[in-house]
Amino acid sequence: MAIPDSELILNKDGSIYHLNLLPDHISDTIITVGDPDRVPSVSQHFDSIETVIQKREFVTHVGYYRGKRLTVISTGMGTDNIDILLNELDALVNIDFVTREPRSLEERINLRIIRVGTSGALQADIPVGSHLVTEHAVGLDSLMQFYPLVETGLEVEVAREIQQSLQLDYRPYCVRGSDLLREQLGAGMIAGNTLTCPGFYGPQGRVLRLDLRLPTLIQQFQQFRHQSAEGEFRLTNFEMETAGYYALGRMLGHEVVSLNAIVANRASGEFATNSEAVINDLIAKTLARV
Ligand code: R1P
Ligand code: URA
Repeated sequence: MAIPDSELILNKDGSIYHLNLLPDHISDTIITVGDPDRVPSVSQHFDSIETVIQKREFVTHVGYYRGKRLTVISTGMGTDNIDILLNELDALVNIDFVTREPRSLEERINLRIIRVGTSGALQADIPVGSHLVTEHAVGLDSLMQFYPLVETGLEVEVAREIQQSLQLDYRPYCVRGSDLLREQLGAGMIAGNTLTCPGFYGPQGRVLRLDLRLPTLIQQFQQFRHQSAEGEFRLTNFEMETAGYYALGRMLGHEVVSLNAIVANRASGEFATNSEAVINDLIAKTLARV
């Protein structure tokens, strides 16, 4: 059945509603960054740039890096934007825009999506300036209240215990990312479990002028441990998108990995004086490995 105009929204030129992209703009490997100004920091390494497109916070450059076609897109902040990003990227490759019908299983395309973003460390042994690859992502945001995500036993246990420890009214979600991409792109990086927060201040325990409902939030994050046959699980860092990527990537069948430039450490209270260099090093490392 054709997907109605109000659900699969196409612009007059046939591009998808928010990303403003046509199916031709999508390479099988996509690098994503939060900050629109970071897109040129990636594409400056390209041999050539064939397309530049912008709508809202979604800036896209398509080009070639060492002969390989790559698409780099900025997402803005938060998992609400990741809902738009993943659904529209998937539509671009897995829905026929003429018939407005999903492609058959045999025709389905699996994308490789690589988030290169900044993040704050929770633990003292994860220094500012380091690079961290996310193994499990835990979402404190509400995105997965709206999708029937299937989680493993371990993921559900971890999420339930985090719910209890933070005295939340809802259960967070927990998703392990692609082992393949983690091994390929995260070699030599710290492997960690990333908490995705629905905000930068209160949800990350930052107090400026507002008190927190749970004043010990940061300590709860830092001290959380889950023991299982797979070993000890602890939360290493937080940011605002990774769990949305991992959950929707699993549901849509795309390989996703989140690479984090650690720019803050909440145990020591430091913020990187060279945060641009830390993220630029991560960009260069990522490109060399794609
Ligand atoms: C907050 O400063 C932003 O930085 C992190 C967070 O996830 C949030 O988007 O990621 P990016 O640097 O990729 O935007
Ligand atoms: N991004 C976040 O979301 N939090 C931090 O502490 C640093 C970067």
